[in-house]
Amino acid sequence: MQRLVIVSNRAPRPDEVSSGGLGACILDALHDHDAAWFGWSGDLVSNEGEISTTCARYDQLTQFTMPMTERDYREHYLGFCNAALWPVHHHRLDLARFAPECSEGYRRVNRRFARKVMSNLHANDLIWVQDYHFIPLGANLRMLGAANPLGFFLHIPFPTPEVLLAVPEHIWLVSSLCAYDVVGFQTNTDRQNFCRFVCGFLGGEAMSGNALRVGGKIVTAVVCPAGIDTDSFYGMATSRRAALQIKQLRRDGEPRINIIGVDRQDYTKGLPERLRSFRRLLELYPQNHKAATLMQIAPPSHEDVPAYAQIRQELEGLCGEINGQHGDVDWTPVRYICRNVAREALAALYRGSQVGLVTPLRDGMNLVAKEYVIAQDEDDPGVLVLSRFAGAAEDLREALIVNPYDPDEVAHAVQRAITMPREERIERHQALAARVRERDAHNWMTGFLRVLEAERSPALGCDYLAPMQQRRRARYAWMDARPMSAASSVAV
Ligand code: GDG
Repeated sequence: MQRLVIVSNRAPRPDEVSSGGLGACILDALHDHDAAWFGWSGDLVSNEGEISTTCARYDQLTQFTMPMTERDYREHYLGFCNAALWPVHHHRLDLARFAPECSEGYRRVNRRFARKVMSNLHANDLIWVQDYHFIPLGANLRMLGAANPLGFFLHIPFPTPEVLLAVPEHIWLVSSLCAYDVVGFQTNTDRQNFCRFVCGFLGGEAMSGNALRVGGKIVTAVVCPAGIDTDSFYGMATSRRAALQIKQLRRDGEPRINIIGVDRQDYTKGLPERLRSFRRLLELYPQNHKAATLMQIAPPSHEDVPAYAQIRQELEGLCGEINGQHGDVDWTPVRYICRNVAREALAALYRGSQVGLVTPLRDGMNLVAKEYVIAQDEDDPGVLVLSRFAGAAEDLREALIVNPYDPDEVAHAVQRAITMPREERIERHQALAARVRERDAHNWMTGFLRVLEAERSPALGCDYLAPMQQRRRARYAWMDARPMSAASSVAV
């Protein structure tokens, strides 16, 4: 089996507690792969001269991590990734900020990572770049002479072209995506949005199957929904320890109905809207007083970004209001946990909850929905209430699908979930669990890599590799230039 080279913003240690979907998904899928994983160490240094690479080995996985400069962090990470790409991809143009120095920071960090990957690359490696932090990395690698199959997976939604046009560098960004051999998306909608952009603004044309021709080059665009390691998650949820925790959960607070939400604190996850929906449930269905509790696990993320600090304040305010208004000496309606909880404990909490409330305003996939399904007791399962704007809703149709912006609709769905007859719950759960198992982390990875491997050139390692590299270098050289106008950049 060839070595897999992964590049992502963070390379989580396999043994650390993390609250990120991307890391969890890849670690779940990597099991028996020989892999090298490049990412940011999470540390900051004051200047480029201080950047050095740390190499750590875990079984078949070698991780190469390096710090960023404070300037990179400000311009690349906070400025371009978090303040421009993240909101735009989640259709939040009101929160998007664009600054030329930030897009330059993004290019700079991508070039640095490309050099680092290049210096550790073997001729037979498959390269798989993850997510929006590294869109131009593929073109950078080609410019440096990499001839390996190059894949990219976008974990977040691909916005409609009309929204993406708000990013000043939209042509450059999507052209950079077209430098990969294979680009993977979470849903059909994301793939369609990408194809619409490529055909409408880059002069691309759809070929047979999943291929698109753009400026004489073929890019394959596939739908490959991210998944979880279903066996290991089921194992955690059904362990003896989980059973004890569930017993504890039911005895301690004594709510008869547990509703669970698990989300990083992010404005895309719809946390304030969810709390308002829960409040509406208590107003519309007062029989839930002293009976239902919403346990919201919400580890903080990006605390140095103002929009995120606001969410935390809003959440804390809402929890206080709801508990103050509806709670009693023997009942706390909302239990809000603002820190990371161990993965095993999460599995037990899912299993001990009659309702999984997953209501993002927009989400690439949402692995929490899949974890909730897999953790359930097949003979007495809980019900998933899922936002129509989560990528997972494309597949998980037997969930109760809701509009997260409408608190009444969500409240009615939660009530329906609470009162759903056991036979219906079992029927829905069987269909959901089958689909989550079918599209687990392993299948996500192998499905993508199968397409990528088909790109492997027979020329690899042969004499005519050098001219091929030169052609590729020339083809991508323009991409590293300063931002350009739409008209001049159509031919890739
Ligand atoms: C991106 C896309 C896409 C959460 N809190 C804790 C904790 N978590 C874990 C969950 C789950 C993961 O983090 C979150 O996954 P999501 O899928 O919800 O989301 P993002 O982090 O936004 O990830 C997303 C994903 O990539 C994969 O492609 O689905 O749409 O935005 O696994 O369980 N884990 C632990 N403690 C916590 O407190 N241990």
